[in-house]
Amino acid sequence: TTVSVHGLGYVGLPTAALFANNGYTVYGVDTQPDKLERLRTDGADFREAALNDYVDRVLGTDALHLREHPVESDYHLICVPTPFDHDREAADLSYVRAAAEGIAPKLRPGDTVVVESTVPPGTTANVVGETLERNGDLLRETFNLAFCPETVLPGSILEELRGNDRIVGGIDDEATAAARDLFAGVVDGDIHTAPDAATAEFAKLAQNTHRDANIAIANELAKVARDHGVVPRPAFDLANEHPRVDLLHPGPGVGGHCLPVDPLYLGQHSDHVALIEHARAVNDGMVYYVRDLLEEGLGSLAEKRVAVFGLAYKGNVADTRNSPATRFVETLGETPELVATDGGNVVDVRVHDPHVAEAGVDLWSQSAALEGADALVFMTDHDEFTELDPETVAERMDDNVVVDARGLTDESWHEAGLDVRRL
Ligand code: SAJ
Repeated sequence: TTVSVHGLGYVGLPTAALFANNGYTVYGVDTQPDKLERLRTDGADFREAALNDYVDRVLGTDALHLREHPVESDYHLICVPTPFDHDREAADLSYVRAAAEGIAPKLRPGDTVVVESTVPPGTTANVVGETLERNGDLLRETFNLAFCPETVLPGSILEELRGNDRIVGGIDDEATAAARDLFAGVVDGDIHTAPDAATAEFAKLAQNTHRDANIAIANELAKVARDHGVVPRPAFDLANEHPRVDLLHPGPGVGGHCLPVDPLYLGQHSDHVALIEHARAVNDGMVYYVRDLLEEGLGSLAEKRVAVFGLAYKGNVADTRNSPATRFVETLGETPELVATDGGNVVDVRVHDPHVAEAGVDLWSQSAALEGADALVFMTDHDEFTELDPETVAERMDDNVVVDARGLTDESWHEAGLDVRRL
């Protein structure tokens, strides 16, 4: 069986390796020649070592061929990005269309096309189906078309790729069965069959919307708790003793390339998204709340040295896409009274992140960031930060304000003389 994977990003490349490591002949297709060249010379560069090994094991072997243009295959998996276009308030499906245009001329009767990219409900049947039909010689009835969303969690991609349950939904029963057969051969989890492709597309969006909204209720409750003089996390732990309550962790907001975006796809063909949109606004607003906590501690932000620990969107990953920390640093610059006459920002922000190698901002070492700082803000729950010694932190800092947006600190931080404001 031959499998083509279109789009060799953080989902496509691991997926290509999954099939190549399981006896399939795989064509990894990507329209960017420099990406293919980098893969050929340097191998995979995920921040997950086991995943890199897994990909590198098949790169350059007969199991995984890299191609710039689509070739004939029994299966075509579409794993291209579907960014949200905030101006049009709609998903940007141009990469999905382009992939389908490329596949169409190579499609043979009985072949199967599976969309894995996150898309608004209806996209597989309508946009992809029509594009395939229009750009090739085949009628819809002669090939199989299905949706099967990826659900891997950055940080544990390899385990989740093999272990997670999958949902498949085809535009007809034959397509569902064909997609099911493919994944049943490589994943250990169960395969759940959706009645159609749109239901599977909706289910994927519902998962991330559910998580985003649940984080929003945790964030809102955390703010309310603080209004009542209650420390949120211990209160949440108590509430969670109830068998049907499971509050998530409050924090500085929600980042990554899925949760902040996927809920918005649901609003594309529906007006009933008030709660969903509000949850997004609550989560996006958390960076301002963290800034308020900081300002409360320092009195004023002007001329202050602020160490920001963590730029990644969540703990123990290097990914900074849509990271609340990045937005938080921007909000410090947005504060009108803080913008110096030369346009520069008069808050001295020192960002430190042991996982992030490059970012749009200068990165500081841990000790340099803390030296003489007036405040320390925890924006990401990296393991390195929980191991910090509060006594050493207190010695290095000038003033003693700590804003802990991730619940990393305990009593010993107070005992070290630090003024901790905790979410
Ligand atoms: N976060 C909180 N509080 C929590 C949990 C998370 O503030 O209690 C924040 C994180 O710090 C982060 C954001 O939410 O900024 C998202 O992190 P995450 O670990 O919840 O999820 P992602 O975005 O890394 O991956 C999600 C997962 N979806 C679900 O858990 C429903 C993953 O399984 C999906 O495959 C992925 O989106 C995707 O690609 O759609």
